[in-house]
Amino acid sequence: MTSQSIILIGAPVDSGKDRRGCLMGPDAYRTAGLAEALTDLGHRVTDRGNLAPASTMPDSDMPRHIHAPAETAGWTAAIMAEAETAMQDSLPIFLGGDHSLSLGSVTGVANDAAARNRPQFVLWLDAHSDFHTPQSTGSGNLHGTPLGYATGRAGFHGFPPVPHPVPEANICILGLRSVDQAEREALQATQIRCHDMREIDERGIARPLAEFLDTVASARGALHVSLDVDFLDPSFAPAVGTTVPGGATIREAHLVMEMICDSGLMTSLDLVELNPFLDDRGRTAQVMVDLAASALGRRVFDRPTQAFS
Ligand code: 4U7
Ligand code: MN
Ligand code: MN
Ligand code: MN
Repeated sequence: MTSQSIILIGAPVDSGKDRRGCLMGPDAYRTAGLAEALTDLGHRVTDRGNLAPASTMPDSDMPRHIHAPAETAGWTAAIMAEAETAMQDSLPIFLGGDHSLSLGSVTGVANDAAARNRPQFVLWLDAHSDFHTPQSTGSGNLHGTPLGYATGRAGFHGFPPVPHPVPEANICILGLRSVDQAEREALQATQIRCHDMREIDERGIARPLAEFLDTVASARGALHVSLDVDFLDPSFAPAVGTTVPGGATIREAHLVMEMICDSGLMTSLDLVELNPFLDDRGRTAQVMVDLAASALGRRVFDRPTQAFS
């Protein structure tokens, strides 16, 4: 793969849920050698260090059970602005932080795509659909809402407006095995492509991904990839608060990343939900670094692209 300019953006967001620890994520990725792995692949890597949240006012329209809404709104504003800047001449990798990071990263890259007249696409690798609004979430945890916000659903009082919502038809979720009733009902009324683990068991993971990548390529779209640690099975990736058994294997996850790399379509990446406090000798951080390296060119042999359909 050709050499890319990559910017690492640490976003130690820990406000998207009650359980603490994701704020240590960016340093765990650094310790696991993310920058070195990407440099070894021939890329130019700049580490911007860690962002801080903008200061925002609480909004009295936000439902009372929502955890830390003003802090998460502040993170969203800061990450959105940084994403737009980073997209000027580089591929940003957002180092989380919990998945509420993506309220800012997805909307920020979508603003950049709109300025270039390019459609924005999103590949969501996750056990969960993260399609709640502040009104529909039962837990009150905003890390379950980034796709709701980025598609322009209403109810995010006190959050920055979303001038360029991502069209639902441009989103593909792979790895689903925990979808709340309110999310299921909302998702069924959309064109979001939802592939659960049963479908992946029956059809393999390559086919639904190849179909989506073909769509992105035909539209000449920008592709944001959001990798939640819990996409993986917890037996390989224990450092996450929301473990759901029955997730992707290491080989399935690497195949996804290798296919993304071969497509040449990825324009931005989130690595989210790593909680180093729950890790086992750093192995989850290492798996995430290895997956990022696969998405950016690491492989055993070069080989021609395969047809999967
Ligand atoms: B993650 C949940 F109820 N849906 O809303 C919720 F199951 O970013 C989980 O994907 C959300 O890890 C998980 O709290 C958010 C729950
Ligand atoms: Mn998630
Ligand atoms: Mn998840
Ligand atoms: Mn309001």
